[in-house]
Amino acid sequence: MTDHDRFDFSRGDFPEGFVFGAATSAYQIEGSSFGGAGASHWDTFAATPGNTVRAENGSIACDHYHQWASDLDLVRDAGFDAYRFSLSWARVLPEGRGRANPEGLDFYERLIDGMLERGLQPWATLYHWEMPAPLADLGGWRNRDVAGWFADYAGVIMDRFGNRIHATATVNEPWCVAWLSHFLGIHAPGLRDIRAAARAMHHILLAHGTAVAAMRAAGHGNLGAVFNFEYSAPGDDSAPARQASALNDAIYNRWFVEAVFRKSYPDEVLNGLEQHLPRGWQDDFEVIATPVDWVGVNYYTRNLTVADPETPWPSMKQVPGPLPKTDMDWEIYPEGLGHFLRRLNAITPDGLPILVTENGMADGEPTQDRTRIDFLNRHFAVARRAIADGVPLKGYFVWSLLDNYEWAMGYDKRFGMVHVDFDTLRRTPKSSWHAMKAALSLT
Ligand code: IFM
Repeated sequence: MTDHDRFDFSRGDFPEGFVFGAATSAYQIEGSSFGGAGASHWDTFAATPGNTVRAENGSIACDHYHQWASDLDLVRDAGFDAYRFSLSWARVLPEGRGRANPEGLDFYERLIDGMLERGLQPWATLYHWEMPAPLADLGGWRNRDVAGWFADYAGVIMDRFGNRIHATATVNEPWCVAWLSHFLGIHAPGLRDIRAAARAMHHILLAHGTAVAAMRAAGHGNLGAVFNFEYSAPGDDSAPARQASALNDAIYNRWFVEAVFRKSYPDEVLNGLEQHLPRGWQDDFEVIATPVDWVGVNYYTRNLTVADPETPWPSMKQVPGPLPKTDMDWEIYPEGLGHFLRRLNAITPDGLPILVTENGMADGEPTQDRTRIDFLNRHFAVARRAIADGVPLKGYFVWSLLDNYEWAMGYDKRFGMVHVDFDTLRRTPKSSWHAMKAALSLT
């Protein structure tokens, strides 16, 4: 191993009990065509021309549904403490409500027990983007009833697995589920409609709070919320660009966390969205702000925003930045992670555990992924500084264990520490996996 193949840190550089994990999600790896899963809006979105690269979908993905045992071996053998995975709502409840799919539940039983047998903490996410198609027919996140549907689904999962899951998150990345998918139209259901977006922005929070309250009432603990953040900077030094960037920051980085931790929405976002919110939205904050036990930060990049006065509210657009970029064309900006760790610490109740629940990069290099090692080195260094400054950062999950289905971008964008050949489905650990194994074995 040369210096380029190593991490600058080892386990011993982090506090005792710090959780190192690898993360994945159901639709991106399992293979949605296996095991009696119902259709989700990602299946129908991908089946519509122009929505995903080469119309690729998650029907086979990494075939994790069959290869889960050897995949968990890879997590254990790298020395990770925890595995962050998601359960597919459409696999568990093919109609979204009512009849459960026993094959689906049995699959998650094998998976969770498989983690425990390998000494891995199961960190479950209840929703990582597969809205069951029958519920999408009813409006999905636009329909207020989604809060009850989601809480019921959470109940099915927790009744069966709550005694073995270490930690449970509700919805992965509300900004992606609401804004990216209902305003920008880039993810399923592919809507570009401000009223749909406003409703999704609110209902997703209501569903989160309703499910947390229901799980808590049923006696479950270690419940968390996971948000994604992108550092927002002005694209030039004009006052309109500064204002546009602040608005972008409010939509992306403030709306969800301020609702959960301050019971309010930012005024500058209400200027555009209030008229489209469901009646009585102000009365939902008590539920939305149901206390959580930890909070997760998913962080990848920063974006540069300028004003776009020719377009309706929010009258802004993103422009390319000058920093080195990943294969997603995302600027590499580790300082942004520190910014959000401190900012979140300032807004959350004193001492609330914070975790990096996702961080990583897309890189096409099949095995010698030194760029990924460098990327992670720089982000882990920022995390260490935040801990030294008093942020109660308790863990860090690398996205991702495997190369997988990167949604609208199909299979070209490779985030894995383990290479997957999508013709043979063969797994090959990359340099980053080996480096992680070395770093985590040193105490
Ligand atoms: O692959 C996604 C994941 O599903 C959610 N967070 C960001 C990752 C990279 O785009």
